[in-house]
Amino acid sequence: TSSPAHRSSSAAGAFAEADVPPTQPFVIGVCGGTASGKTTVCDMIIQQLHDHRVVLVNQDSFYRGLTPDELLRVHEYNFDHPDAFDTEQLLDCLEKLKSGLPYQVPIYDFKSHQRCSSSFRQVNASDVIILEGILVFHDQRVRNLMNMKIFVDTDADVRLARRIRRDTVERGRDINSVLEQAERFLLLVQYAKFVKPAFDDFVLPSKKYADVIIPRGGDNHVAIDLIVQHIQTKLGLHDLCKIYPNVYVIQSTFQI
Ligand code: UZR
Ligand code: MG
Repeated sequence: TSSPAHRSSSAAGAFAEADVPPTQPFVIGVCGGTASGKTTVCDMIIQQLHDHRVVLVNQDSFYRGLTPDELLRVHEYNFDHPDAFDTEQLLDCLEKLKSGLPYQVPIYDFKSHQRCSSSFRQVNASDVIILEGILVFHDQRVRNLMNMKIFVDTDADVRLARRIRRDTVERGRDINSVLEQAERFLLLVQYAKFVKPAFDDFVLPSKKYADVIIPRGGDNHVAIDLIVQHIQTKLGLHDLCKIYPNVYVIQSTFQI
């Protein structure tokens, strides 16, 4: 018979078990300074890879919740330092996903600086895993799990302007209030005190690990097209032996 299901299993069965090449998800790291356009780049890649199962993991999800003492002095807390993240847990997550297992990713709340104690985001294994964050190239063990490393490179002044807008206007508050002016001032202080020094000390030096550097972030459609083409080529090589039997792609060569 030539039912799709039948063809699917016979195509898979064409390989003796030992011949099946080891397929693992394709892991992409997307790094860059705050408000560089990392999320936009990831969204564009995900959109263009709609034929594949893609999951996005944010490094932000692995922020450690602040202790009561740290919360009292939250303005002295450095959220841009590598120690602010639970990198061991991030590693555990990536290793599980890479070996085809699901993972319960913590949910971090930026307002309370705490992790949600009662729920997780269940992430299932996929063909492509994208890990996005300001410091995803910092730890060598995390880097070693990546098949492709992308650095989103956007001018610091553009990033600062976006960051302030994101932290104020986009939250729908009254930007003209005195309170808002004060808040904006605090954001600038925080940027000068923590965000910029950490960018210079930890984020920028990790740019050298990138395979691809995207200038202008999400505005750079040519770079994103090229990246997506590369990923598709890599995935295409394994079309017949994806990790999930239920998503075998039946190629025309196998149609009778
Ligand atoms: P992106 N951040 C917060 O503002 N609050 C938190 O509780 C945790 C993190 C910020 C952090 C960093 N800096 O610059 C930014 N501070 O989130 C990283 N201060 O996120 O890459 O989306 O800009
Ligand atoms: Mg982001």
